[in-house]
Formats: sequence, structure tokens, C-alpha cells
Amino acid sequence: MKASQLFFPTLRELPSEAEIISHQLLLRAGYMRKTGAGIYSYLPLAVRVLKKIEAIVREEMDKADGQEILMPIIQPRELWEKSGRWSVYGDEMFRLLDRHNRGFALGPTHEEIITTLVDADVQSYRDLPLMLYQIQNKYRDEIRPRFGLMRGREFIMKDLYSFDLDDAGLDVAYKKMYSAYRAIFTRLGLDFRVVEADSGAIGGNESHEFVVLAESGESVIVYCDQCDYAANIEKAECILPENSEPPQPLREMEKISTPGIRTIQELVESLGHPAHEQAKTLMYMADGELIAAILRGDRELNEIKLKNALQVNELFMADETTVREQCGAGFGSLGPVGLNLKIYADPEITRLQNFSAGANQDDYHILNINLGRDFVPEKIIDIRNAQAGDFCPHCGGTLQSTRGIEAGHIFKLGTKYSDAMDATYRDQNGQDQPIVMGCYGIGISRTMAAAVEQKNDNDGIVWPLPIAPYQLIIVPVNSKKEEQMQAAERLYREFASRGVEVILDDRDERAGVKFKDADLIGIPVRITIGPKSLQENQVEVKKRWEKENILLTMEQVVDYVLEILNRA
Ligand code: 9G3
Repeated sequence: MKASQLFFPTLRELPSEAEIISHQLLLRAGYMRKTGAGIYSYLPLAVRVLKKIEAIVREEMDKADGQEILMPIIQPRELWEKSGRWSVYGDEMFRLLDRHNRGFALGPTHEEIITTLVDADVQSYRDLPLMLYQIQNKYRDEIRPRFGLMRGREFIMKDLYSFDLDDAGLDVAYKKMYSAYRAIFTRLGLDFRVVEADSGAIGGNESHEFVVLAESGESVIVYCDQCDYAANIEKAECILPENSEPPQPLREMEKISTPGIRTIQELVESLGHPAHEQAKTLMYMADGELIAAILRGDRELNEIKLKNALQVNELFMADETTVREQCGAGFGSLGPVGLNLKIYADPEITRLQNFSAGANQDDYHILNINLGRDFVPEKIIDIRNAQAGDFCPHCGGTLQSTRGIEAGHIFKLGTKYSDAMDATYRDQNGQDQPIVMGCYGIGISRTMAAAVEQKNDNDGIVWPLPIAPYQLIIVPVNSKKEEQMQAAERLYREFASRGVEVILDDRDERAGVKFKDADLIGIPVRITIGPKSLQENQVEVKKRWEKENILLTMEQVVDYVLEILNRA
């Protein structure tokens, strides 16, 4: 491709609305443009990257016995009513009506459609197992679309669904997908971790996330420094270590005036009480009932763990008016003593002695609170996020923490959807049995953004070779010089004939501009042809991920570059 013909409108200015690197770079480097909130048009360079990611995903899905299909984006409301999920996903679902006033959704995912599809044509145990997948646009009306492709309202997903006779079959399918996903992210050239994840919301019992490591990522994960345990912090089980604290004498509770003090940190500063000797009290509406969750002042509550432990359908933070009505104080002055509500306490609370918390009266706190004597929890449950420094639940090692982007997620669904949609097969004894399902997703467009998020430097994108839009760019320093252009064209044809995806920067631009653009769009290898190339038969080769360039003769350069591109 000649750069003069290629549509890659680069921007000199930093796009102001872009909060993270991948969003900035994909706009600046001319990969995409915003069409609406959370909705993007992909330009030629992006389409090439997306196709490469898709090709790797397809190959691995096919190798793992997946068969590609294509289901409709427009999904009849009745199917979602049958699964009971039409009313579960409120405003997040894009809904529409046809001319007859019949309801539809723009597909946010395809469990309902595929379960119906498979049910209609799978009759006997002989028809299973089956793995079907597609690569397609998905639609979710995010409250706050942001971070470019990370949280768009339209995105490209690979979704595969497995159908098996029983749990043993599902196990086999799950392991196949687990291995295929490892192979995919390895082939993409990305640094990633596989972590145990929560599957609660979609109703299964085993789940793993494939997290592309990046500082800006929304997923926080912990991993053990001694064994291969890794989990996201919502899932990671928190282990209470051996009790090494000597028992203190229980002191009398003391109510003290704390005007204006509303946060753990303010109490630390005014009383000198460290956060880990205070309790944090948070109020939730759990299926309509106000409850209190308490945990150590230096910990974060994990709503997923709380929801799973309470076994409720709906859980959200109570509003301050409700809290004040029932507890007598606003946020910031709450505590477990004298509360007329069910209290769920984190196990660490059982270790606190003479701790402090709000008095359920504005501007007052209580010192020297002790569990058992001063309040009795309904239940002690693990409700905090794991964090670095915690003990590994598998081996007792120490957990480390890092951030990343969830690019893939696999779930064992069991019979949740087949029960709801009545998808059965006839077993060897002529009995109807529910089909056992799994579902497995990779965010294709999100993976492109995650790659940029992980692989970039001050000059722009640094694509891993397997997904770069072009592998090589040839830059004649001065396109007006006949000899330089001729030499460049000769190399260009040579590489193209060897199957290399190559750009020739034939634009009438200063060399500096061409170099900046080549770096910005992230082409892995650059060959520069200048006056020296012709006088001394020397061309310059530079790898995008290295600082130094090397000089080679015209004769050497072809083999050398083919070698770098793994095409020798
Ligand atoms: C919806 C809406 C949003 C959703 C869902 C449904 C997330 C929904 C979970 C999944 C699970 C798997 C297939 C591939 C692998 C992941 N957000 N989920 O079901 F109606 Cl509006 O999508 N789906």
C-alpha cells in the first residue's frame, strides 16, 4: 500500500475527550473516529488489526472443534421473556419496536437465541456435544460509555456456546476453551494472566477471566508469589490469618463528640486511631430490606461477595434519607452499636478489640466497641476485596496485586438457560435431560484497545507483530528524488512478492513527518532509504520496539527483515 493512498488521518493534537492512552492513540493515529457516544467507525488500519485478531481467534476456535455460525443482531423480545431476562436488564438493553409494535432487542449477548436454536434441532444424545460460535457486533447501552473501545455501546465480540450431555462433558468443553484462550492471547503477543472470576450474575459455578495487564485497566487482580493462584479481587477468598494479637482487657464503651468528622481518614487524623482499628459501616438495600455491612476501616467492601452471601436478587447502597430515618444518623456517623438491623460483619471484625465506629448519632463516635458484648452480627461473612499483602488461600504465600483489562471470560453455565428455555435432549433410556451449557467470550475490539494500552511508548503504538496492520514501512527520505523512490519501489515490490504487508511512504512530506507517523501508527519494522543508500549502498533498518537502527546493504536487507518478521 502506498501511504499517499492510505486513509489514515493522523492528528497532531491530543484528542481532549480521550482519558486513556489507547483511546488517544487510536484516534490520533487515524485508526478510528467517534460516530456517537460509545460508538466508533473503524478506519482501514483498525480493520486490518481487527481482522488479524479475528483470524487468530477463528483458527483456535476451529481447532478446538468450534463451528462458526452467525446469529441475528435483532432479537425477538419473546425469547428474552422466556429466559426471564427481558426485565432483568433494564436500561442497559437497546430495545426497539417493529411496525406491528412487536418488541425486539439489539443483541447484548446470545444465550437466549442460541439456546432456542439448538433446542429446535438437537433431539438426541447423539447430537451432542456441540460448540457453536460467532464473531459479531454486540450492543449494550452503558450508563457512561467511556475509555474509547474499552466500554463502548457497540463492540465486537467472539461468543462461543458449548452444549453437552452432562457436567463431565461440560468439563471437557471448558478445558478446551481454557487452552484455546491461552493459545489465543499468547499468539496475540500480549502479556496476560488467567484469573479465577465470579460467575454469579449469569448463574454458573466456574469462571475464569483472561486479563491483559495494563496500569489503566479496570480489573484488579491478585496473584500468589509462591503458587499459581490468581483471581480478581472480587472473587479472591480472604483468609483470616492465625490470631497473633494478645487479648486486651475490654474497656468500657465511651461516646465522644466528633463534630464534622465523617470519614475514616478524618477520624484517623483527629483521634490518632489507625484505620485498621476502626469499623466501617455501610448500608445496603437487599431485596428491599435495609441491612448493615461492617468491615475494617482500611478495607473495601465487595458488593459481589455480599450479594452472593446474602443470596438476594437485588442489592444496592441505601440512600441517606432512608438510612437517617431508620438509624438516626447520616453516612459518616454510623456504627454497629444499637442498630436495629441485621448486621453482616467481615471475619476481620472478630479480631478487633476496643475498636471505634460511628454512634448512629450525627457528630458522635463510640470508642472501645467489642463484638459480642456490644453488638451481635446476624452472620460473619467474607465481604471485603482481597488486596496485596493478603495470604494466598491456596498455599499461604503472599498475594501481589496488579491491574489489567478483562479481554476474555469463560463460564460454566450448567442448566440455567436450558432449564429456562426448556432445551433438552433424549438420553439413551429415552428420558428427556436438560442440555448442559457453557459460554465463552472474547472482546475483539476491546482486545485491540488493550493491546495498544499495553504496547505503546511516547511516540505512539508499538504493535506486536502478529496483529500489526502492516508489518513493514519503507520510507524514502525525499520522495522527490527519483533514485530514492526507485530504490524504495524496488524493495517494496520485493517484500510484497514475498507476502510481506508493506507500506511505501511515497508522500511528499519531510522525513521527520514520515518517521513520526510511522512511529505513531506503530508499524513494527521501518526501512529508511536516503542519499547514503545510493552512494554507499546502505539502508537503515529500525525495529519499532528498539531505539537503535542498523545499517545494511540493499542485498542484506531483505533476508534480515524477513527474519525479523518470522518469514525467513
Ligand atoms: C444483557 C445485557 C448486558 C449483559 C448481559 C445481558 C453481560 C449478559 C453476561 C454475558 C456472558 C457471556 C456470551 C459470551 C461470554 C460472556 N452483560 N452479560 O448476559 F441483556 Cl443488556 O454476556 N455471554
